Amino acid sequence: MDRPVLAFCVPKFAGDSWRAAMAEHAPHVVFRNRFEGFGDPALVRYAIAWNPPPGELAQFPNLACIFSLGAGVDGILADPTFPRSVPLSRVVDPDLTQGMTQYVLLHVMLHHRKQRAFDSFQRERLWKPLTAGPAGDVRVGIMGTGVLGMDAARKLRDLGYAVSGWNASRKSEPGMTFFAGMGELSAFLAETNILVCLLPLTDATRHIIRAETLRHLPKGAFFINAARGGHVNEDDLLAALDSGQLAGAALDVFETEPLPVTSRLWSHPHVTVTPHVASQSNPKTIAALIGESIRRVERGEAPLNPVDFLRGY
Ligand code: NDP
Ligand code: OXD
Repeated sequence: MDRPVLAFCVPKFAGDSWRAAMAEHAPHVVFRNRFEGFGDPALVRYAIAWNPPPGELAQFPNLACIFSLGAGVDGILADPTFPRSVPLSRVVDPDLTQGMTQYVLLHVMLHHRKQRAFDSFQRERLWKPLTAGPAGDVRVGIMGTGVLGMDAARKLRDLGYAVSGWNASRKSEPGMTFFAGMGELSAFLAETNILVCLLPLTDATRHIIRAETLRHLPKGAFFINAARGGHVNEDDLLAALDSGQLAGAALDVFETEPLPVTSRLWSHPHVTVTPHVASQSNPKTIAALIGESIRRVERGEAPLNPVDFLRGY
């Protein structure tokens, strides 16, 4: 009998570390990438995907499960021919969560503790104490306290910050305040000094950060985007930074990636740019999750962390 094939549908990337990790966690599966060729499409039972070219997944008639290489699935569901009868499993991995929490805490604290100002004073050999104020006076508002946002929220709360969350549904967690739905977005923003975006990118959240939302923040708020560039209208963001409505921003994700060299975000004095590295998928830990999902699917069960196609995340 032919062994099932796992197609690695990730543009420009051969996936050697994924091949090695999958050989350990699903040795009965044959790993193939587009450079060597996927072989007979009928033998492809599984796919690992990240921004696959439109139509690539639809060419496999016997897919049993598709695995996103990351937590977000917007780049996979953007393909209009995506086969919606096939389960799509996304990454929920403690290492990925830990990396994101580090990114969020790093930028919350760099801003709260005025570290950027001290960096510039040091360059001038200037001894100039500034006062940060207690963490409890800093209101950190997290858009999307799902797997990633909630972990960051708990750790920020434990450091003494005043934390609130905004979600589609109502959530509760000791020591935090929650808001739900578009009807409560402006109230959430009005109480936020540091806004963190950790939403999935869907039709409902595209360009949710735009002039009419930014104006509800208190003047001088700080913005951290570690979700997707599509959440932000970049012209409106730049206008808010120029006017002082926003004191600054830490941006890991952009509408166009790599961020074009012509973008004003690169050189804005109050913007910190990182190249979509807030948290990175680790093939070793994620291959173990994929191996477990393959065993579940082969027993006729659902994979780990299936995406709800109606919600889009
Ligand atoms: P989850 O699905 O666990 O959480 C999503 C959260 O967003 C939920 O709390 C959900 O609320 C909320 N949400 C979704 N839609 C809406 C809406 N329309 N209005 C209000 N709230 C909404 O996702 P993760 O935490 O695992 O990941 C979040 C995103 O982080 C990913 O989709 C990805 O884009 C990004 N990411 C970025 C990385 C990077 O390196 N920059 C790395 C990893 C992920 P509810 O539960 O009520 O539905
Ligand atoms: C993800 C990402 O969604 O890396 O996991 O952006």
